[in-house]
Amino acid sequence: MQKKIATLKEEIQIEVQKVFLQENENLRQKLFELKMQFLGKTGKLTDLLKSMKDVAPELRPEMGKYVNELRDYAEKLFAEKERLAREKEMALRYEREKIDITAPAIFQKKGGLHPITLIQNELIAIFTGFGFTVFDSTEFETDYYNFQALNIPEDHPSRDMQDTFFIHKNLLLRSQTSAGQVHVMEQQLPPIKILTTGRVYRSDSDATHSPMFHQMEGLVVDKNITLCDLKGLLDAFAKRMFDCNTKTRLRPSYFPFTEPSVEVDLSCVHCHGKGCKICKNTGWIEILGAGMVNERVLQTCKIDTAKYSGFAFGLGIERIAMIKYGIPDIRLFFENDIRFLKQFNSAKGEK
Ligand code: FA5
Repeated sequence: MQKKIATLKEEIQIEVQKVFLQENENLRQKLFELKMQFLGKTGKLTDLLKSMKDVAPELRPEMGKYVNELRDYAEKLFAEKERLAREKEMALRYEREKIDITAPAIFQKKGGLHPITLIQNELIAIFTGFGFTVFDSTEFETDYYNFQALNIPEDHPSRDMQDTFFIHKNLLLRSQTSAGQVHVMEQQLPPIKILTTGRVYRSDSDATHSPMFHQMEGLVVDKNITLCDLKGLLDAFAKRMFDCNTKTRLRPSYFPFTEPSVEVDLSCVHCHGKGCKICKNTGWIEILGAGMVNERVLQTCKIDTAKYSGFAFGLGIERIAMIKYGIPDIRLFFENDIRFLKQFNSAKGEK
């Protein structure tokens, strides 16, 4: 019996040492499992204690003392080793989670707004600063809103100007934000001063034309509105959008929904009117179409033309962005090339 006790003590010591030599992070778990092998319900030491009943009665007190001493020894040993194991585990964890405070910071890549959104936001900021409110209009239109109500009847030749995407005979993707004018005039009484902006669609594709692009429309209807008001507004807009020396000029044009109609040019923002490649040596760049709202359109919307008059203008947002940023090809906006898009958002830390 005594030999058995001595062997068991030795076994406990060897096994505990072995666990420590393994040096892994689950030391405490391993120690616990080992402890159960000796001190658990069916552990070897527990079994030894149980077998005391088989020991001769005269030897039992002495043997009992040895076994109890071994149990106390084992319990203390495991408690001490558990404390050491906890320290070792913590040391390993600190080592693993050590922070090098001198290491260069890792910057998060930031997203940014698309250049078209940036220009759109800038345009909205400028025009709302002039007292305009934004009117949200639909991208799907009926023939009536996109054409008929804008004085473009079914057989009118101006329909040839806009190759339109029809969904079916009477439903189409709007080819111009001018369609929004009619919705506004149906819903609001003058004075009206609104902007409407968003995607428009035309069957058109080259370096300066895209099948989907963005327009912004302005509409003002009030008493005594004249072409001078339009010119003054667009002058102020050009100076804010580009620089304070930018000039505008009006050239006669034709739109069925405005009379008179004009094309508005900007003094070239790159050569300041001297003549360069971008303005094709003319010193001017065309930026938008505009005019006094045709009386027929006002009448269709039940606005009293004896009392009210109005002007409207419509610009291509891509065109403004191309002029402002000097972009030669409209397709760059839609290719989603991150190297191109990144240039418009100088987020710090971007790599
Ligand atoms: C119109 O769309 C008129 N609705 C503008 C208007 C509004 C006139 C109110 C009078 C009163 P236009 O077709 O010229 O006009 O288009 C206006 C601008 O949209 C152009 O100056 C051009 O910058 C841009 N644009 C036209 N087609 C495309 C296209 N396919 N891709 C990109 N931009 C385009």
